[in-house]
Formats: sequence, C-alpha cells, structure tokens
Amino acid sequence: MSQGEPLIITAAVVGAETMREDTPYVPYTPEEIAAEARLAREAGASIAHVHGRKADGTPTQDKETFSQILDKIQDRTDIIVQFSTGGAVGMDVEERIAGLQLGPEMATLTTGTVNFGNSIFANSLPTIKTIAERLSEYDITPEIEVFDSGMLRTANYLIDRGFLKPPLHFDFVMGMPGGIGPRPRDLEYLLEMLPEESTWSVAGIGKYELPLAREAIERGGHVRVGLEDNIYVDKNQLAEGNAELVERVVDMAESIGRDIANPDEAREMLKI
Ligand code: KMH
Ligand code: ZN
Repeated sequence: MSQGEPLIITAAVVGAETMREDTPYVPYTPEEIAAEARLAREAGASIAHVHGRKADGTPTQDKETFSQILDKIQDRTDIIVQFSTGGAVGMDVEERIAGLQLGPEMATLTTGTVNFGNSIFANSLPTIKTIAERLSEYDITPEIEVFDSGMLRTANYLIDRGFLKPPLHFDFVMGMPGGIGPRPRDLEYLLEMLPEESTWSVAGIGKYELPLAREAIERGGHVRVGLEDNIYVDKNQLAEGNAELVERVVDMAESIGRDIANPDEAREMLKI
C-alpha cells in the first residue's frame, strides 16, 4: 500500500562550492550538467536544481550559461529545471538573477542571511523583495530556501505583505555550520512555523543528507539530495554522480511504501 503523497526528489546536481578537487564527478559545463540532470531523472528525481559554472569550475550566474543549461536539459529530459538565485557568496543581486528572464519553471529564494563557511550568504530584505518581485514578474514558481528559523519568520512576513503568495514550496537546508541543526527536533520546530498549505523538502548538508532524507520521507515531506550538498554515498565513499544519491532516496521511499513523483505529478503538487 502506498504511503502519503508521492515523493518529490530534487537533485541539486551542481552548486557553487563543490569543485573537481573535492570530487571528480561534479559537472561543470552545460553539457555535463544536462547529462547529470538526465541521469538523476532516470533514477527518480523530478526537479534539477542548477547553478552555472565556467569551464574551469568558477561559479557564474551568467544568462548565456543558464540558457545553454536550460536548453540542453530540456533536449534530454522532462525534469523540472530550478535555477539558483543564490549563486555564490559575494555576487550582487542582479548578477544572481540574470537568468530568470529565460523563464525556468522554478527558482530558489532564500529569505535571510546566514554564515556560510568563512563567508556570509547575504540576503537583505531589499534583496529578497527584488528576487521575489522578479519571480512573480516572470511567473516562476519559487522554492523558499530556509537555512535557519528566522528565514521562515521572514517568509511569513513576506506573505503577509503580499510579496509571496501561498501555496508555497519550502526547502529546509539543515546541518550547515551557521544554520539550523540536523536533529529531528530542529525539523519539528521548522514545521511548526510552516505557513498553511505549504509543501516542504529537506536538504541535509554533508553527512546529514541521507539520514535527514529518511526523516523527511517518513514525515510526509520531500527530499533534496545532490553533489551541491553532499559528495559521499557512504562514509569515505564518493557518490559517482548525482543519480547514485537519488537511488538511495528511492530505495528508502520504497522500503516504507512511498511512491516517487514523476515531473508532471510534481508540477501538479507544486502548482507549477
Ligand atoms: N551557494 C550558496 C551561497 C541557492 O542555490 O539558492 C547559495 C545557494 C542557494 O546555493
Ligand atoms: Zn544551490
């Protein structure tokens, strides 16, 4: 018997931080990113979260790079493409959102500032509002990225002021130094503040990725995994691509009887 709503798996196939020195499996070029998105889709992912990279791996939010990523993914698969608007630390807001004019189905919106390694991932209220307005202008479904509880308070504030319109999809990024912890009770606390009608997923960072995926599946949430957040499939064993991490999540879901959403089912659940 199937348990609850089908599970939406997001594959964060490439972020701004993981480099080839960390793992040889991280994709850089649009071609490589699209190939990873397709393999992740075949493994069970219905959303591909993407950042841009230059050929040498330097992060970029350049529109032309995103255009190639979008085209190449859409040539290969029906996966939902979600652009990052976070980019890399230190980028200004216009740089971060340059690709939104291309009209991806989804894009992220982080509703607050957080320490990020030795840097700061800065999201002032004006920055958040600018991104929210641009998402609405281009009719792009936001995924609200929450690295700590205050970001949920800000999301609620933005809903009250009309900058964000429910129903919304939230992604809880948990276990990153500087952000909220990785414990089940941390998740419980976030869920208490979740606006009504929301859907939610968990992205556990590093070694917390797979344990938190299980927690989210069991609680009826959704899951994000991928080389942006974690490069290991087991202790000291590198994941040989994003699909391997997605496969782990599919196995977990199957073990508790939860179906996996395909992209069209995810579109319907997320009101895309
Ligand atoms: N790279 C981080 C600074 C997002 O994609 O929206 C921000 C980030 C969030 O990855
Ligand atoms: Zn990202």
